[in-house]
Amino acid sequence: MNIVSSKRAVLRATGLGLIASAVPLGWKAWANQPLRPGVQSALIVVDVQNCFIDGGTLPVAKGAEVVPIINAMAPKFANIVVTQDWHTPAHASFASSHAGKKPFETTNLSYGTQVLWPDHCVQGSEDAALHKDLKLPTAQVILRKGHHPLVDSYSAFLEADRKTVTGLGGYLRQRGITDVFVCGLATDFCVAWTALDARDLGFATYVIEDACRAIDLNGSLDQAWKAMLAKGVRRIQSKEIGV
Ligand code: VGL
Ligand code: ZN
Repeated sequence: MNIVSSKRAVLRATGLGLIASAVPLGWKAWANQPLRPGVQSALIVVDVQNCFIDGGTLPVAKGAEVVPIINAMAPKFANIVVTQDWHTPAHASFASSHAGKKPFETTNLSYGTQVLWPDHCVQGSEDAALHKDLKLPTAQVILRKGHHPLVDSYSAFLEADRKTVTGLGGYLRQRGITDVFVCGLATDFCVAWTALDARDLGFATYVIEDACRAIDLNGSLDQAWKAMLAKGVRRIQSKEIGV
């Protein structure tokens, strides 16, 4: 729990919340304190790759807009993890791998329903490279996911079979990270699945809304926010993060 919410919890528990809201100056100023990520926090920058930006194979509307926002936040974080969607050619999540299927239709794979995508983010391709303007010199780990030919992985923690782990949870835990701040592309797929799994693993989880852009397929953006908020993911804006 961060300082602001723990103090609010104390106020609630002691019945002092009403009194506090009636005292405008000190308390109000303090309640508007920015979030200050410490050494126990990590920024997870999800899939800011050419494929998800105009000119790429699965462009997310206005995807490039997140780049300067993420670059500006990066110096506020002691720990940064970057992910890359990193598929084998003819990956099972590609429509082209399934006879008669078109992108954005679904099919059943061994682990359940899978949305089928245009071929995208093939390992080693320019399309799979991080966006050239993304400047994260202090990032410590680049995690590549979706590399098993028959299993997709929106989440940076757990693949779509919901069994195979990427190792990121163990890495963060072993480094003493308790809070994760998630941003990048796309809000309703890889960002949301990463944030939901982070909550399941017990991390305090923030999604930085203005540092994300969505695909929004059949209401997926609304659904993703509902699921995230229901699990206790906190929806924040980059300007709320202080140094
Ligand atoms: C993603 C669809 C397919 C994402 C990755 O990064 O959100 N979406 N693969
Ligand atoms: Zn993918």
